[in-house]
Amino acid sequence: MKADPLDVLDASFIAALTPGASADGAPPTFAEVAFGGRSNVGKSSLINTLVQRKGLVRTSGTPGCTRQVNLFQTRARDGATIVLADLPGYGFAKRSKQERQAWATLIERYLAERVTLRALVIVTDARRGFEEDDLELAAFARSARRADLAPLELIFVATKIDRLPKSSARAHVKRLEKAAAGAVVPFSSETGEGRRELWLAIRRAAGVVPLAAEPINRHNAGEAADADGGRRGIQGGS
Ligand SMILES: Nc1nc2c(ncn2[C@@H]2O[C@H](COP(=O)(O)OP(=O)(O)OP(=O)(O)O)[C@@H](O)[C@H]2O)c(=O)[nH]1
Ligand SMILES: [Mg+2]
Repeated sequence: MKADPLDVLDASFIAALTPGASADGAPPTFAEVAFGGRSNVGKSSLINTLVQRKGLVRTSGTPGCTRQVNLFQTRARDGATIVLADLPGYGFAKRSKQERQAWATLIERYLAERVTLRALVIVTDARRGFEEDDLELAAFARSARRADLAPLELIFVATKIDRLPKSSARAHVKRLEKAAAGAVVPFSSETGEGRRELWLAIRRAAGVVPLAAEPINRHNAGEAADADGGRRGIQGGS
């Protein structure tokens, strides 16, 4: 089987940002993409699926699993290097008001001021769809970005798509797209559905191009030579 350029060869935890901690703990390096959404929708599982590792990011059936901004550096087979930021979920009432406020401040500052951040992936459970707090997060990401930094691209993802009957999934995603007022990537951390589409969307949004392109395979190389030969033929006539 041909090696996939999107295979993740390296993925490692680099740092965690906690409320009140200095930002020096995680100096900005490569282009970054963050994953936000309500608690327990499957953000951390989705990152594990993207990087093809079951246990890189801690996940749990109990909401409130992720409590800090965790940064992971990833490098794909084709050299593209991107930092993925797993955000704590919101809408989780079991914490104290003070703790929730501290998280909100952490996430807001991170989204508004992180210099290398390029895009925010807003993740929901396909069965629940995008709700008010998701749309509030989108509005915040659009409006609160520090004026001297590049605006954030938004990518909407409906995960746990494996939980919907196949027959109705398409129509359901169409409805979610209406609510999000934009494209929605259907995703499943169980089956891997949507992994390729999401990586491509992330790379596009983050403006990340491969550092070392895959060598062109023989078939494509032949086609390229033909096309080139054709052009040369025309020019060669003069
Ligand atoms: N069927 C199915 N279950 C999933 C999928 N993704 C996640 N889950 C399950 O959903 C639960 C929550 O997953 P997490 O990835 O920890 O969710 P999270 O959004 O990171 O949650 P917080 O860290 O609390 O914000 C776990 O029990 C996962 O196994 C999926 O695509 N399909
Ligand atoms: Mg999590």
